[in-house]
Amino acid sequence: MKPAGSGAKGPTSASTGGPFLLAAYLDEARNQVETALDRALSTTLPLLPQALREPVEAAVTSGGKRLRPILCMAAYEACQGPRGPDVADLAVSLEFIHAYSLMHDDLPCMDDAPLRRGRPTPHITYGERSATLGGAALIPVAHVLAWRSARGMGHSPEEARGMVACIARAAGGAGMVGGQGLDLLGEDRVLDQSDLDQLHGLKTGALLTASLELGALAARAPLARREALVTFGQAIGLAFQIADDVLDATADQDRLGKAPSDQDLSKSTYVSLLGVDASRARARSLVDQGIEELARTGVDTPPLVELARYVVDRDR
Ligand code: GRG
Repeated sequence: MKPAGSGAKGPTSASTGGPFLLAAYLDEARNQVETALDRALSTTLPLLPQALREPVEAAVTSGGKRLRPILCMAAYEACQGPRGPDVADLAVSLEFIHAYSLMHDDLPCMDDAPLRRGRPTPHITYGERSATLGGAALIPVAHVLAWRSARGMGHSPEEARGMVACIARAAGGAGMVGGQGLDLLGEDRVLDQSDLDQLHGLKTGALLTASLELGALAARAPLARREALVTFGQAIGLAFQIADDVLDATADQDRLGKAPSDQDLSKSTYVSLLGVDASRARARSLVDQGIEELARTGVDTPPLVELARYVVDRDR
């Protein structure tokens, strides 16, 4: 069975039935995400010690593309789950993990970054201890939110456990944290393409992939569609990182709003390995492969297809 919108002549908008416009879709989805983040913070901040509330709130509300929850909502919709506040509440659990990862990634013992999204990083504003503890506090919060939202959507305890496990696996040592470990080990060494693919498949790809899988699980999608979304996620996860490396090497650092650059950190990147043009070509080819995978199982909806292209065409 094909989802609504799939197989249509051109992309269509979920809300209007007109031509699909990614910018409008992103605006609407980001509004839903911001509202759900506010809802989640209003129940979780009061449980934290006073000293951690401000760093945690600032880390979660300091902007960002909100790509992980948006991918989750788009996958859910593609698998015929009705979009709405429930899935947004589930999807923001991914943003809590993402916010923690950025807080810790920027610490002096990691990338020692003073600037992200054009603002001073949490340890600069609140000190290292508050940034470390605030980041750590976000991890269990994310899992509790996912559990509560899954149960609120009517999922059984077993289904809800599967959804929480999907996030935990992606965030942990066999996912994002493991990738960060490989990244640290790789500093000042020249990594080859398979090293980079492994590192970034874990560090960046695992949570992006889990975002899509979580949407499929929430919609109770058949296994074939779930697997296609995972394969798609792995492809666009790597493409995302390649695009990040290209941006890091070519875009104005002020516009990117972050420091230090990969070059400052002596990191091997796709650009240092392949050059800008071949990196761009590989990113595009990965996106095309990902979209083909979606088409194979009929979940190539306009939002997912256009989000995949956005992953490599974005300017920040
Ligand atoms: C310190 C216990 C301990 C563990 C460290 C910090 C960490 C584990 C892992 C970090 C891995 C990490 C930062 C991955 C994300 C890489 C990445 C591409 C970030 C940027 O994502 P965007 O572009 O960011 O989606 P925005 O700003 O749009 O939200």
